[in-house]
Amino acid sequence: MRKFFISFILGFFFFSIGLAQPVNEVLYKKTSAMVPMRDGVKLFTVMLIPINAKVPVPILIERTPYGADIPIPDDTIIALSPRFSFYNMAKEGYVFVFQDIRGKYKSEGNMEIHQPLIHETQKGAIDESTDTYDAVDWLVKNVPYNNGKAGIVGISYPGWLALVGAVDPHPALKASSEQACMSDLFLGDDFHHNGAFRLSYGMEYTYEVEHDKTTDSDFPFPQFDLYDWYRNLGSLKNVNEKYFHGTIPTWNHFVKHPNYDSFWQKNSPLNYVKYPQIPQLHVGGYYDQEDLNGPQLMYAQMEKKDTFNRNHIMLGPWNHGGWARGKGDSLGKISFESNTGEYFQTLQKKWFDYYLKGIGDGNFEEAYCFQTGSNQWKTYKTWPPKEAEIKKLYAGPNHTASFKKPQSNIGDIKYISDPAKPVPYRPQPIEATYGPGSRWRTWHVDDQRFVYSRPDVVSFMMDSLTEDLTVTGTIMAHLFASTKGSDADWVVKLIDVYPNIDQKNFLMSGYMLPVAMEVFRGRFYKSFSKPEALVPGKPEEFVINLHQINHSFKKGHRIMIQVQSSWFPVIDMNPQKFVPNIFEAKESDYIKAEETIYFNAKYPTYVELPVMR
Ligand code: PG9
Repeated sequence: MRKFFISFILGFFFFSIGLAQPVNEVLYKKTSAMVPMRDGVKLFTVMLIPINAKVPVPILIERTPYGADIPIPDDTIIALSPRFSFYNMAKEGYVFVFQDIRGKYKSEGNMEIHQPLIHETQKGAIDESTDTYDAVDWLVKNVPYNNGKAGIVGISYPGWLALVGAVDPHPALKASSEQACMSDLFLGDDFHHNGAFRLSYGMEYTYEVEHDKTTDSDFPFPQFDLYDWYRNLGSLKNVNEKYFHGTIPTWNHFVKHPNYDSFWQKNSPLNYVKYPQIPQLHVGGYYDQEDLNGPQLMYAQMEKKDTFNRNHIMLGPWNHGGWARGKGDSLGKISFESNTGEYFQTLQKKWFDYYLKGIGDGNFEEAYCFQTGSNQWKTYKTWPPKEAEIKKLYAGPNHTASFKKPQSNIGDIKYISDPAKPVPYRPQPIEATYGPGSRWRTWHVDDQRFVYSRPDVVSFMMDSLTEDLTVTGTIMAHLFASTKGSDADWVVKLIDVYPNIDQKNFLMSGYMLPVAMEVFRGRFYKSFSKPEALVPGKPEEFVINLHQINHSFKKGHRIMIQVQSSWFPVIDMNPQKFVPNIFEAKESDYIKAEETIYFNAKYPTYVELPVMR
């Protein structure tokens, strides 16, 4: 979630109102202030205050690195549009606060992306938790007619700010909802997945945020389709040599910390956010192209110590932030047959209304998790549900898959992975991530037929299902593979293949919908901290977490396992020759390699499916 933060929140439409105030409009006054933090740094803060509130109202805060300003003069009265992200709450009266974090846009101070919390271990230190505390303190004392209670909310970076703002919270901060927060940036989410570097995103995003602290910046690409641009970039060392010249701090961290060392470990909220100190509603999307893992991981981590039942989760069929805008009734070509966005917005209102206004019974389900395929909302007493039974779906000969373990001692398939022709992660053109016409936001549901017939992509498909099969929980892949190189990437996908003639929607016939997918960088097969070369030709078991889903494969559909060794340029090309630091690889380190995927009795590649009875 970046750029145009405020237009995203406000839904682009609001009207400033003159003296005559129309009835039935949701009228708010915009004002702003530089709010002092404990070290004297002042943060730019915008407030929308309801002008017709009959009783004191709570404050809902969103803190952001993407620009909090609303470009209208202070004291202007505006009518909020139904496209405002919190419109249903605005109608009943809340103060909405948007704040630039230190070092970005109109706030004073310095910032670097995603710094860990340090106030607990370093006396007197400042971080995003202490800034949230100071902001809440100022707001409850200075915002007219507030009821002394505040909540914090946000998506993505602002979601992480909602997560850390709820650590050692101000007594007036009563509830939080982190949405699409990132958690561990080496193991999953924005910058790496299982140690594999997210090249296009990592490069474009760090430039966007750190090139010019007063705004968001677009990297000046000389072309529209970036597949060849990234291919021609060659080794990652060229990013600093040719373009960044050491000016982007987070890029420099990538280069300096290619392994899961203490830098990344300290940086992970899994290390500094332990339990829910105030109620926390985690929200995430199964098709989140940026922070798929964060809400799932943070919920699981905080659940272990949730003695007061403050920790809840909602997962839906959404891309990054897809729940907060629009109806959420479809993504790309996939229909969900109801307005899932509205369902979320109703729960969000119920959540904050209860904790900040005392409205409602406070009975929240543990987990609200939309089921794709059957297209229904489901609730669960534990997440993932304990009653699911693990079934192993095995890869087999002749591109088959089945629930029967292979019996034969032979069975494998080979392909050549060539750094000169990496497998694109989505059909070309590959537009700049947030550039004009970009299809970045829907690539997680792209029809995989665009790679199915490539010689360097192997697929294993089941017979058509004779009844629905519902899979709810964590998908784990156990890939037995070897390389003739000394390093390799493994991308595993679980795909729902629609019938050859889909009676429900003819145009979806044969669609290959990825329902879970992930990459693993081979060098980390023993440890993310101490990479090791793979022994050429030696089969290893790579265990890859494909994350949590809730999907019903319908009768007549087929389930497919797909494997490939590049996903370009969202993941940088593995040189395939082991080098100590891929960010410093030479051009000659990039070599073609023969990869082998095994499906025999000794090395049975399979995917664990948590099947609901
Ligand atoms: N996904 C973005 C981000 C969050 C945190 C770190 C880096 C990137 C975002 O949308 O805010």
